[in-house]
Amino acid sequence: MSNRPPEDTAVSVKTGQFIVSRLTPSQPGALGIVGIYGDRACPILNAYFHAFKGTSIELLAVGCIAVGHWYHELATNGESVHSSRGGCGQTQKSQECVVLVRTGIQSWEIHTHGGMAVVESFLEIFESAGADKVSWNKWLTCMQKDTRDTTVRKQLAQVDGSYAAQILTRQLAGFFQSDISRVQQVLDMTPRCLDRLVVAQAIINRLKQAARIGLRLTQPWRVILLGPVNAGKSSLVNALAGYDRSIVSPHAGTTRDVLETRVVIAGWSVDFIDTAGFHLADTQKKKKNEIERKGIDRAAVAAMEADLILHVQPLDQSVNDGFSITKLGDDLPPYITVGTKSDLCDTKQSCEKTVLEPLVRTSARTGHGIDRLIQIVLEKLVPEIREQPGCFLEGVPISPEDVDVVRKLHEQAECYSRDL
Ligand SMILES: Nc1nc2c(ncn2[C@@H]2O[C@H](COP(=O)(O)OP(=O)(O)OP(=O)(O)O)[C@@H](O)[C@H]2O)c(=O)[nH]1
Ligand SMILES: [Mg+2]
Repeated sequence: MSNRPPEDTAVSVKTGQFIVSRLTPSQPGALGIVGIYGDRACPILNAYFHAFKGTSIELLAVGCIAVGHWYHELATNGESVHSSRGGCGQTQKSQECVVLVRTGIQSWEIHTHGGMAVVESFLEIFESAGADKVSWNKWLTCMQKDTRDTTVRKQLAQVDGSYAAQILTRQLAGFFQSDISRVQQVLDMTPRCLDRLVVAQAIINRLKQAARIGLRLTQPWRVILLGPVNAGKSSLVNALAGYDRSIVSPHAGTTRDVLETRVVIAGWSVDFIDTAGFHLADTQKKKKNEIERKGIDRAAVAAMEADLILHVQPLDQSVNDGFSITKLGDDLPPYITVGTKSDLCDTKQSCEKTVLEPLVRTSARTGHGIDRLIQIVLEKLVPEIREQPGCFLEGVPISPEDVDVVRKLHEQAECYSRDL
């Protein structure tokens, strides 16, 4: 499952185009930003906006701002409100203190109060003057000349975790391009030099290693919990999330469906997926509660799409549940065995009765082993952090196009090396 918003068709601004867009999220906030593009914007801005310093809109340089009042309605005599101020026809229609930014010859931003109604009112004014209202996504595509920059900005708006945001921010600052040009410089240089090639190859290898994560920055990791009924799967999800997301009860078969809980751990966005437990002998039974069977089937499907499976085993039980992760299929995601209810094992001996030797022992009741489990999960999901420290601190390919650029450099470096 992806939480990626629908992509707009990529377009760039055309002559005569007149568009308006809400550039801040569609929810109340401290600040609302409205973007406008088109040569028809200027007369409207002139009519509704009055700069405190009397600055002329037309003379405002690109990159400069004007602070002033925005009058949401024109005076009844058809003149702009600010031109009739002080006259007998003056109206006290709603006015807003705004910052007007000239972002290009024909593009503007209005920075205003972030209330929904306020921003909506700005959008309506431009729409009724003939502007097309477009999503921020389309706006970005229209305005940005650099398509990679656009991709990075779009991704930045979608990520939950700070780690992904940091990687993307570095890409906005040009880290990837700088890596690419350093490599290209070496490959273009004559005479050829082995030492320089080694440096270039190290950069290429780092970029290749970073691509696995770079290509999925907007997708949270998917970690699914599978195991017998009553094993403590839901309790474990709650302990990992830090709040009671899943219903927990002593009755076997409490969880019936696949339930996702998104958390950010160590800067990474992770979806923990709670599932219906597998019954002990019931796995063989022909007649089975239909709802439970559907729940188990869904769990099996979700498991195949996960990045990591946590095979949950209660440490206080020695019974073989007849369930083996490998029965789910051949092409399984990696899995680890997690022991639960460690607080019920007061002696080491009683824990040793467990069928599978768990990688980590946890107790949702006492919190024992939860931090260790989080650490293990992250190491499994992003081993690069331990194996290649610094892998994400510089250029990271974040799209198939970036990967292609790196692949071509790799091929060039191979030729270079053969010709040395
Ligand atoms: N002592 C102890 N009891 C636990 C622990 N974790 C879960 N339990 C208890 O075990 C029972 C089952 O817990 P759940 O989390 O609902 O188990 P589940 O695997 O989600 O169960 P199903 O949804 O039915 O498959 C409940 O009574 C929990 O209170 C634990 O760490 N220690
Ligand atoms: Mg449950």
